[in-house]
Amino acid sequence: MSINLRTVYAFAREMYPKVSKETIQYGTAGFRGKAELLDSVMFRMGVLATLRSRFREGSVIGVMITASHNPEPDNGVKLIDPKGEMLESSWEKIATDLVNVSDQELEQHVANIIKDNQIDITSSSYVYVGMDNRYHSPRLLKAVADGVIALKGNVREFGIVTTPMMHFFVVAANTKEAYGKPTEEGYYDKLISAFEKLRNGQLENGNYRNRLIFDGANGVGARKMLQFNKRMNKSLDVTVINQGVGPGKINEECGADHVKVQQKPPVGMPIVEPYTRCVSVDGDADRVVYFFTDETGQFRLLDGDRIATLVAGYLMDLIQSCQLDLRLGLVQTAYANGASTDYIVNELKVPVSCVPTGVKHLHHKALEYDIGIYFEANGHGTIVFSDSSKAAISEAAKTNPKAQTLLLVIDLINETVGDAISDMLLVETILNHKGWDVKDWISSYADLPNQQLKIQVKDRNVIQTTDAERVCVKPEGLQDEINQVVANYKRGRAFVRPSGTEDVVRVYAEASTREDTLQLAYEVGRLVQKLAGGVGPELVNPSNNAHL
Ligand code: 16G
Ligand code: MG
Repeated sequence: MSINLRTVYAFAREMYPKVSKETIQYGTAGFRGKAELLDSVMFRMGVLATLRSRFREGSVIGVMITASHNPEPDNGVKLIDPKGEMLESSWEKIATDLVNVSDQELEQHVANIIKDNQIDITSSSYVYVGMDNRYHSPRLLKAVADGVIALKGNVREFGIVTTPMMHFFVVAANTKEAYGKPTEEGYYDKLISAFEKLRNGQLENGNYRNRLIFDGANGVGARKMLQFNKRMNKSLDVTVINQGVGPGKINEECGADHVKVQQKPPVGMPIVEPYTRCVSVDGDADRVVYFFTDETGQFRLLDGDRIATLVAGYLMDLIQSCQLDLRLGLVQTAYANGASTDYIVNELKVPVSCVPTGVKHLHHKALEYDIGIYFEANGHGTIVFSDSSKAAISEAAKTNPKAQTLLLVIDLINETVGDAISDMLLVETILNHKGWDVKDWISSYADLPNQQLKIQVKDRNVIQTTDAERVCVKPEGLQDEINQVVANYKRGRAFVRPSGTEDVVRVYAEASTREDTLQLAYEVGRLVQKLAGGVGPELVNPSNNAHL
């Protein structure tokens, strides 16, 4: 196969010229921005994906076009590595450099990537590409596909799919279908068949009712949940709201991020009985949170920490009853509610580790355990099983029915990445097994009140952290002052970190009462403003406010 790099330049110049002069960076969520500025980025990511596939000896590389929980005008792109992980960090830099060079420099730049990485450009490459349901996604998908074609790679388009489905397809293909069939039907078949076998015809149990409201965020999760419904024969009775067919926009007043951050239900909620289980996913369905309202109408959230603890307790019981000697561990970030960590350590007696924010850090750490459970408080997470633990469970399953259950649980989980629908099916399985409703679930421990603030500063990179973002090492003196403030609050805890996705510093605080939490967040926010170059308006002191 002969490849002329001129083609890349010609395509770029004629069809995908670079319009934005602003530098953009491949971050934890890939590239994100206003959709009208992303055509050249997408084309170049198609080019990069096909180079990456050749670099990884013809393994399939995935490309997902989505801006997840961002508003409708935004879009974005993320590459998926052969085992379903996020793109390796050394290639994040290659991606950043590639999208920021001018059209004129592009041909030479691509030649340099090929040379520096010793890529055999004549070898085969395979790129899978999928998108969310934003109206600009099809145009951007074509740009990615053209990038692959410009370098004579093979591209397979999956159309509108969730992010976790794309991860599933990539892993299914690269394991030669050991993980499943790399098709939409293959995905549904694997999950639904495991779910229905686990339910085994028992649709209700104890306080558990077979009824659920599903907020699809007007995103791709809504469409796919409807597909699940068609195939599930009411083994789970799900009403899908915010389906994305009416005037509602993706993530607007709905979805997991809205529900978690605003601490209130999404728009479009039907009138339901108190304590009805409700679930919200984000725009690309890789995050999930549960919520309900109690008899006084108060909104209650069951976030990623709650899901993690529920799953950890359940898996721990199963392993113990199978008498398997497997190391189970849970991975959280600094955002995990302190009460959840205490519960895991003291009640469940499961080891916990804390890592920096971002799925790749959690996933990586979870791989160190035989069974690694990871969840961010925002609802992104999954469970990974080592090959040896799978082998041990399969062996035990020859004689032990509990181990057979565990095998079905493994099939139900999308191990490749957090998957809102798969996680939800797992939670439903566990609640049904325990005979629990949301009241039982939420009473396993009481969350500490917590508060987050965004602080505008001149340069957020002046903040540097260590110890999984829990300690701030720069600017000097800031951590000492934070420590002094925190010491005044019962069960107080606070940390600051630069955001990876927005130009702000984030402050997190928790304490034993709501008033203390607000006051602690305010005081720490003021310290950031004072010592890290704050530029925004002065924060309002909540205790002054209370007297107004
Ligand atoms: C990205 C991360 C998410 C993290 C969030 C933090 C992935 C796939 N996504 O969305 O895990 O919670 O960033 O945002 O890694 P922040 O740095 O702005 O707080
Ligand atoms: Mg998402």
